[in-house]
Parts: sequence; structure tokens; C-alpha cells
Amino acid sequence: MVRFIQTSDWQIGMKGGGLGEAGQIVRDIRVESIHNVFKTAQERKVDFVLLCGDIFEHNMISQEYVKKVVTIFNQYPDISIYLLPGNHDILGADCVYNREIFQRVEHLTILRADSVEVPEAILHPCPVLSKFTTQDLTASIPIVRETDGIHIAVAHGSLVGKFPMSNWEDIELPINPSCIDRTGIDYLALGHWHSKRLFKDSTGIARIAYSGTHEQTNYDEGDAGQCLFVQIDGKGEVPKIESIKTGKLSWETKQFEMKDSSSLNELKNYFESIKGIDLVKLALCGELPLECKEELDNILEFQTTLHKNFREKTESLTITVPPQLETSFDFGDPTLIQTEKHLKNLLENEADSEKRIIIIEALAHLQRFGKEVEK
Ligand SMILES: [Mn+2]
Repeated sequence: MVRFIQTSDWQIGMKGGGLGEAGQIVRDIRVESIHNVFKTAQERKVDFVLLCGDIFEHNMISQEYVKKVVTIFNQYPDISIYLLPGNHDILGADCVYNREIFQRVEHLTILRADSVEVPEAILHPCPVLSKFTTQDLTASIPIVRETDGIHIAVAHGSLVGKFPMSNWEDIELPINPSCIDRTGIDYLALGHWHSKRLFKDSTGIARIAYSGTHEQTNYDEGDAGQCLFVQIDGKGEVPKIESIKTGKLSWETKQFEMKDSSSLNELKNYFESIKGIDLVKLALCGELPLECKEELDNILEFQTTLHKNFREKTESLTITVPPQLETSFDFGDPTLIQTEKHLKNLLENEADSEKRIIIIEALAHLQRFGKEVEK
């Protein structure tokens, strides 16, 4: 029987683009949550931890980040670590794992081309040697149907037939799921996709798995922030695969439809319900009367102080003009009448919703000003 933790795509040193000040927080937390992977390994008393590539964002990663990761490795000296480089930390002359510091970590093995006997199993690595290869990465897995032991292949790439692109030749780093039938391996551990995904072999048994990243990297990812605990009782047995949360950050993506002024209250209730979420991306759509715009702006501004990152998109929200703006207002002053005409012309020819809001606000100010003069 073999028991191990599968993890991948830590992407240590990633930029966290578009997250503003939260980028640094996300970068730091990615390092911290590695502890959750090893703590899980300790709790489950596994035979080893299997890292399936893209542990670092690139091979030129600063030594500071390397030391941070090695420091964590060294806090768990009893846990054997097997690491297959991916496309970000690709094998080659400048591979980050060639650095001297990694040679001194006794419980770490970098997987290259050769099969490796590990406690309770045999690993068959499928290394990435070119970032843009369109050759099936699993071609090197030996046929092990008649060979004793539990055989686990390890690869980093995209599973053919499960990837949105249909043409084999167009997929970079292709992984052919039929390698299970071809070779008789018990399990195929994969990295490269950031979400957890399990796939069945031709007999309906889930033997192919992506753990996904240990800590979600952006708003678009679903089912990220975990590692897999895998137990295989013997050769040919059904793998038991359990996902265990390792991520610390919570993410929320929401589209919110505004209808009228009552929508502001609904929006407030929604915000109340997501108080504890770290990173929030909100897209507003529908319509909101102009008189509610200021309140909306204030609500949104306050949200930026409650979350590590708060991003709002308002391009699809239409700010509706109050009826009195439609009819011409009697200013009794030629300059004000001219200004109003000019603004209305601008409004008629403006398609950009952000700019329209500015013009509408200017018109509203002008009318308010005109009324005050009247008094
Ligand atoms: Mn990758």
C-alpha cells in the first residue's frame, strides 16, 4: 500500500498581476500555505510528498524565494519529497534545481528522466524538456502491466481530449490519457492546471488527477487551494483520492444586477454576507437612477477598506437620467442655456458609459445650480 500527498503549481514568486497592493500579500501567503501541504502529509502519515511541477514561477527566481522554500522543506526532514519540474521551472542548464542549495536537502529528490523506486511504489517521471513541445509527454512511460509494485507516472501538461483545444498538434505539453491502458500504470499524477480535476480511465476508474495549485492564484480559478491525499492499496487497486484544503485566501467573483434604488439595499446585504472574503471581484450591471450614484460610489469605496483586494466593474451599469433632465430647463440665462445644450449634444454622441455618467452628473449639477439661482 502507498499513501502520498500530491501537489503542484505553487508558482512561488508569481507577480499576482492586477491585484494592486494585494499582489504582495498573495505572494507571501503562497509561501506560508506550503506549510499546510506538509502538515497534511504529517497528519496522514504518508510515504512521501509528490510535487508535480511549476513550484517556482521561473528559473531566474531570486535566491530569497528559494531559501524560503528550502527553509520550509527543512522543517519537515522526515518527509520524503519527490519533485518533477514543470514548464515554469523547466529542466535544463539554468534550472533552479541545479542550484547548490538543493543538492544539500537530503530528503528531496528531483525527478528527471529515470524511474525512481520510492517507499511502497515506483515513480515514472515524464519531464518537460521544451516549453512548446507538442509531443506526447507520456511516451516514455514503460509498460509495467506485468511488473510487480504500484506504478505511478508523474507529468506536467494538458490532458488531451479534456483540454478546450481539439487538435492534438496545437496543444503544448500534451498528455495522452490512453497511457494508462498502454502501460498498465496505477495512477497518473499531473500538474499544470490550477484547478483540481479527476479523470477516469477506459474502465471507469479515476486514475488521472490534477491536484491544482495549493493556493488559488486568480479570480478565474475554481476548485483551487488544495492538495490530494492518495492511497493505493495494491497493484491494480482503485486509487482512493481525497482533496484537502491548503489555501488560506478566499476569493469571490460576482455579477450583481441593479434594478432601481432598492438595489442599493440588496447590494448592502450582499456585502454583509461576504464580509470575511479576502479578494472580491464585482461586476455591476442593470440600471441605477442618477440620484443613487453617489451612495453607490460611497458603498464601493468603503468595500475597498474591508477586503485585501476589491475590484469593481461598472461598465455594464447604466446610470439612468432623471426625467427632468430630458426636458429643457428654463435657466433665463443665455450662457447657462448654451452650456446645457452643449452638454446634451455631448451626451447624445457619447457611447462610453463612464463618460456618459460624467456628462449626466454635470447636467444634474447645472440644473441644481440653475434652480438655486432662481430662488
Ligand atoms: Mn505549468
